[in-house]
Amino acid sequence: MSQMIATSKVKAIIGTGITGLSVARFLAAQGQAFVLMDTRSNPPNLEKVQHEFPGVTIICGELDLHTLLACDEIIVSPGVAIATPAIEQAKAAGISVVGDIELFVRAAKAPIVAITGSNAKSTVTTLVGEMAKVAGMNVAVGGNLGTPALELLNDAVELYVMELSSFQLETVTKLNAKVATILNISADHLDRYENMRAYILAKLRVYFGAEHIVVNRKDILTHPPLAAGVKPVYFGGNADFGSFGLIQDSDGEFLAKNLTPLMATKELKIRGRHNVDNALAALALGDAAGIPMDAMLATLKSFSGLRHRCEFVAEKNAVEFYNDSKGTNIGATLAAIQGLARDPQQLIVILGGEGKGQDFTELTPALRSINSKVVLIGRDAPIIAEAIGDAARIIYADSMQDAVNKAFTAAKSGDAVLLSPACASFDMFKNYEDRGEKFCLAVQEVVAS
Ligand code: UMA
Ligand code: ADP
Repeated sequence: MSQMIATSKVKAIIGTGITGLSVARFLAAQGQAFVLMDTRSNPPNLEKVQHEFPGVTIICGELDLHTLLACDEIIVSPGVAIATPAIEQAKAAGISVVGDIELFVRAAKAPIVAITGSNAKSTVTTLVGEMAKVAGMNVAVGGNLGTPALELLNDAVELYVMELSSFQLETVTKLNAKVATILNISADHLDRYENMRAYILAKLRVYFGAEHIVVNRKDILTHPPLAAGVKPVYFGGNADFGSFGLIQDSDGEFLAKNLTPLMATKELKIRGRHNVDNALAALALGDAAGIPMDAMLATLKSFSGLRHRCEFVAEKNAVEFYNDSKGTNIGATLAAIQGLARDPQQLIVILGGEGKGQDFTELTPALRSINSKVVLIGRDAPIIAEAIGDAARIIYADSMQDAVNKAFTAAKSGDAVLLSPACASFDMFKNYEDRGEKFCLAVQEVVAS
């Protein structure tokens, strides 16, 4: 924290969400003056802010360029794009524009494991954090996962494991991570970015200044530009030197480092083939961060995954139900379908919600290959139906209970029902957790009937 020198100049914090609040607390502890701004007329945490920082100016509504120009630094919350005209104009006038992660990097004294990607961030971040805990390290885990980075700062911490979104990376100049990864790239947040290139460029910032880089062998978009100057460690696919991958032998399939088997894949507690990749990624990251191998393997044998991610819910009449409500984009849903599909089991997939402008025809090869049925819910059901065409039998439902009832009726013994909507939830639910809870409740109804 020593680098944060108090100046007479004022800083502007944009956003009064949990990030803005954490920035305000951080600056206040430095004795640094700030104003808070939020583009909404009725933003969150106003009472809390007024109570904690009496006398601090709070400006709601359209961003005021004059106020921004009077500040020496603007700290933008991830929900606000730096492409917002007033922020761009302030930047063009020479004012520093950063985010909470930049402040965190300036102050953090322990190494950082930085994890981004379109999907699997929370699972892998949690896994690496658990591995470090099992190894007895004093580890702090957060970022996009939930706890704002600045709230994690503590001089006793030995390792920071950070989930970072493209929104958070947009404002990072040099992360200087001990280990950094992009787990995978597929289309997401195209309502915020002009195109995929802009989205990928934001993600690539995770590699700036990294000591070790971990990349997905099967996803070229995760690889750093040659200029990064660091030889990456690969994860996924068949094991090879310089990688964490898979080895097959007469005893089955094993996770391996280089060509040395570490543990049998079947010993993993998390379900689905995509989670094998997640386990390999976590091993590669933990290894580069110095977490002992025995602690990492013990964690993989006990970690059963996060809620709402391909979570096994219940079984009735040999029909299994899985809650993958966190499958909020096509890439995630494809991974869930391919990860859970077990021939000849048929998947009945519950899809739909707010489609975020995605091209749902990308789902059709996978749906066709597993001969699935689809139950559609939510606002963009008609768009999805048109894209799917005859790739799967389509059933319409008007509530989560209706969807689960119809999915169960359509299933036969040995099949599985998978909620993995490939969409945001806000048209019908508070958030993805609420959607997942409603699914679990609907499943309990079916099981009890
Ligand atoms: N907002 C405005 N005007 C403002 C400020 C915010 O309209 O002036 C809106 C944003 O557009 C957004 C909402 O308010 O819809 C919240 O934005 P925020 O920046 O205040 O968010 P925080 O509450 O601080 O939470 C953020 C992350 N949220 C976003 O990036 C939108 C949280 O990730 C993260 O856990 C938290 O910081 C701690 O680091 C959430 C998320 O949805 C889980 N992330 C996206 C994702 O995972 O896909 C990227
Ligand atoms: P994120 O934090 O990036 O959203 P999560 O770990 O919460 O990632 O997982 C979100 C969803 O991504 C899961 O519900 C699953 O559908 C999908 N998913 C999990 N692992 C992978 C993977 N390795 N590749 C692609 N999709 C994945």
